[in-house]
Amino acid sequence: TSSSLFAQKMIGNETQEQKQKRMEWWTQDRFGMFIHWGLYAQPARHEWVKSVEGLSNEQYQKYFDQFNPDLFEPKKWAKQAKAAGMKYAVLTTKHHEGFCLFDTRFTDYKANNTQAKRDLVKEYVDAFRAEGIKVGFYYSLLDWHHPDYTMDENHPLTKKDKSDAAYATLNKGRDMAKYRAYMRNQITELLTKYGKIDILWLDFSFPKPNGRGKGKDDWGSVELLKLIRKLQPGIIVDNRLDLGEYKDGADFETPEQVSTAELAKYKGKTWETCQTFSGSWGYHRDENSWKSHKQLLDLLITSVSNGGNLILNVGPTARGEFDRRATNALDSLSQWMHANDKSIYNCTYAPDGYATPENSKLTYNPKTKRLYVHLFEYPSNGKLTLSGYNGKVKYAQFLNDSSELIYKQAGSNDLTVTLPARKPDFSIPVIELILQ
Ligand code: FHN
Repeated sequence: TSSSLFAQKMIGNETQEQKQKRMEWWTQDRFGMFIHWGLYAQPARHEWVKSVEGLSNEQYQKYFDQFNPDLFEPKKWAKQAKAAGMKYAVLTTKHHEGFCLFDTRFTDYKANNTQAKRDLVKEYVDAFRAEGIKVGFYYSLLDWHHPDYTMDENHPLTKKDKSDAAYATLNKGRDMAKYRAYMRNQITELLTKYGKIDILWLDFSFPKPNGRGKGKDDWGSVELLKLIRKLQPGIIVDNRLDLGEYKDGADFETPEQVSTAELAKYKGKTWETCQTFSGSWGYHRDENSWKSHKQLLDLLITSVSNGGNLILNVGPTARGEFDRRATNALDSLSQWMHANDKSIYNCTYAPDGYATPENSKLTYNPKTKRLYVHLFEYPSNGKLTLSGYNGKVKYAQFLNDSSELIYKQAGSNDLTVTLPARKPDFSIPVIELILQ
């Protein structure tokens, strides 16, 4: 079809096998860190504060003037990400507010011109690469600061007055062709000045028939994606650049903040769910709805058990560090991943013929033929039934300490695993089954 033909042209006549090879590291790594950082960390209410509160550039300028990330130490960020088992990272180089964290030639609205006086993206790239973490860039297609970016339903200036007259007045003098050129220039900078970039996370398209949205023609999507793939042939690109009929040109789907129950819908596709610790992507001081350690683990385990990735977001403070709550959440993930990451990396959904035991979730490593049973509830009777597993298991142990677990045939086709009374010190212990 035209879209798959386009997709192949897009990625250098790549076959599906070649695409799989290009994405192999991403698929095996499974777990990444999203980092939403920008001027919005100062109002500390939400990264959409400029739009939600309809703030003009002038009203928002105080955040630029005051921005001074004196505690920014990307090496520390990278060590925290590595300890938590995150194998790749994606940092906002520019979010919808239009503020650039990188030293771009095409605007003065950048970190180098704030009290930071530095290229924050360069320091992020160097620090994360030094820890062996793959580096990705998030780049916002929306830009609520740029003088040529036209009005739409999300723009701060048309938030309050959506009348045609307001749109006409505010669009006067704005030229989206110039904004498209600005985006191409900046994406060229991002993909040529910082070495090999592993992921480009473009965000987001909202095509609307009434001229209140933005889609492929506004972005110049086809030309943009061709440029991206020319500059960085191995790069992995998300699906939020509206490509219309050519949607196959994107590499992965991006279910956002969905419940773990919804992740089953994506099994068999190529996808990464993006999730926050709390409700906000940007640092939100007063937010109290933080996911528990077990909820975070559930997201990670359920993503892999449905053949997908999880990118988990941190919103650093305006001073440039992960706050106490984010640090604690990452530390708790570190402890679990240290002992159990074999059930995550290089794993995917279980093969047919392996029923999911009660109150558990399965992941499977097809190379080592090891099946992992994640015990979301620890059986009070000390027994775990593996229905239909008779004759399929060679050995069973707890993953965290490789301590043997005894199992016996039960009935004609099942196995019963005997579990110790004392549950391992993990909120979700993992049983490793070595299959025949
Ligand atoms: O509007 C953005 C939002 O601020 C955040 O960046 C998320 C992350 O996936 N993407 C958009 C909402 O879908």
